[in-house]
Amino acid sequence: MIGDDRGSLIALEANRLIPFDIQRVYYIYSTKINVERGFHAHRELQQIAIAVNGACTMLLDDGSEKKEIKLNSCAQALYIGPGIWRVMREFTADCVLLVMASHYYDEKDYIRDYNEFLNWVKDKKNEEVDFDRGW
Ligand code: T46
Repeated sequence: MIGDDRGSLIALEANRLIPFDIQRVYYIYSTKINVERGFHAHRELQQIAIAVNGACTMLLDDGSEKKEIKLNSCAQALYIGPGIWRVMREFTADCVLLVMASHYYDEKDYIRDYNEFLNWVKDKKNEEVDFDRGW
């Protein structure tokens, strides 16, 4: 953050502060009260989410551990890698959730069924074990 007596400025540069090439930016806003969004994971996609206005809560789940993160500052960026189930909730009426993504929109990259997600995580772990054994 670069601040002076005029206010603050944050610069997000691809492959520097953002750890990937940004292919797409989208934002979620005017979310209705008590709405929950997400309920999916991505196979490959990496993203950075920032509540540039207002606040929301992001529930992240890697298949074995769950974390709840409150996004309530435009100076706070959340990295969400592949293989993470996410649910967004508790949106304030004024929330604008800005997301920078490593790839163009591709519905094939989504896992929208929780049991399928758990099986995907298990398969990935088995692949890693096999790789470690040099198979
Ligand atoms: C994510 C969380 C944080 C597009 O056509 N292009 C896009 O770039 C996106 C993101 C969505 N869409 C379409 C797909 C659906 O028909 O817009 C509709 C709403 O998308 P979805 O229900 O996936 O929205 P969220 O809020 O549940 O999830 C979104 C992103 O899709 C997802 O990648 O990680 O925000």
